[in-house]
Amino acid sequence: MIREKKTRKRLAPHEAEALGFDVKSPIPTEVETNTNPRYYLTIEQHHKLIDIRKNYIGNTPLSIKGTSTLKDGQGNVLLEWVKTDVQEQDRLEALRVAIDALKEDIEPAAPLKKSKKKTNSKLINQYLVTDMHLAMLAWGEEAGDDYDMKVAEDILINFFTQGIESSPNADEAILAQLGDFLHFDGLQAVTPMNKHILDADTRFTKLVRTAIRLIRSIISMLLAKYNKVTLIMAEGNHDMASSVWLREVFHSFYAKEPRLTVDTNPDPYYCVTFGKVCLFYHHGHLRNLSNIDSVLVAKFKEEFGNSKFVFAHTGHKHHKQVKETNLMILEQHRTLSAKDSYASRGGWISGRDASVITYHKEYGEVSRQTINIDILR
Ligand SMILES: [Mn+2]
Repeated sequence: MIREKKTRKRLAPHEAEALGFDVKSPIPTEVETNTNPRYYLTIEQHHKLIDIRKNYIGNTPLSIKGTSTLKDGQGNVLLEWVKTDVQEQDRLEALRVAIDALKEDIEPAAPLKKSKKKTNSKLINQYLVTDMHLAMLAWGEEAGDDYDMKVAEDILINFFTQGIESSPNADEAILAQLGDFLHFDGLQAVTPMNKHILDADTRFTKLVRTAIRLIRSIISMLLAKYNKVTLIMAEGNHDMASSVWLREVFHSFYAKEPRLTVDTNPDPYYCVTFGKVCLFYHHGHLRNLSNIDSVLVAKFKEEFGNSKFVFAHTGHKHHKQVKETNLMILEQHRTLSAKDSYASRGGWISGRDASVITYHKEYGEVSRQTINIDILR
């Protein structure tokens, strides 16, 4: 008698079931480490297991994107492929559920009081912060500057303290956070699209809490000086999904605050108008300075048409670039964050600053405070 060759494999419950085994319960001593029980598999079962694992990440099945079929001349199906979308659908769906749950539990904050100082209703101050990469980790000896979540938090609070103090007493303010506020977008510290492993400071929950605490503190600071504040939380390529909950959470949290407007537009192009001034924002991951102007005009025809002074602001590249086209002035901004080893080793080096730009309802840009990193640390 020829004994059939078998392989020994650890199987998750769904795998054991699909291969026709009576599902064993996990070994009690190994429950802690989440190790699955072992089974003896025939060659056929082993091949089937490989196919099963293609459609799962861990114990989570992939969502099905569609099917392709091969038919013969009579229309009989010869072959069928099931196409699955590994990441985005599942992740966005999970986040949407989390957001809905959060919204139900968030007790909106009570309205805040503004200081009695007189403000100029013709002016708006734009605080532009981009590419903060919270939870990015940089080692000074290797990349030039030390950077972690605490360093980032201090820099940002100092920027707002300084900016609020030195900018004109405008009636309104815009907090334009242009994306990549979070360095990574889920439980794993990887880039959302390409899964490149990132140098990360710490745990995702800690990152989420820090991000929420920081924005809340900044909003309180701004509402103490300004009569009206607009919050833009732009999508970046590092925080595509998290920017969704950043917008939605703050929108819910400040539902009873009549002096704060949160832009919840899911399209990553944003627009604010003020008198004859039209301000556009986009992270820069999808469109850059070479052609973003026509995209913005096409998306915001009315706002553009009713304005005399038009400015578009982007980030993403971490270095400064200004360009004027027939339609508007485009500006790509620097960041206050440090370089990580990837940027340093790749030779992408730029200065670090952020600015508060003041616009006048009738004259466009009238002043700006540029705050260099050396003032803030
Ligand atoms: Mn970016």
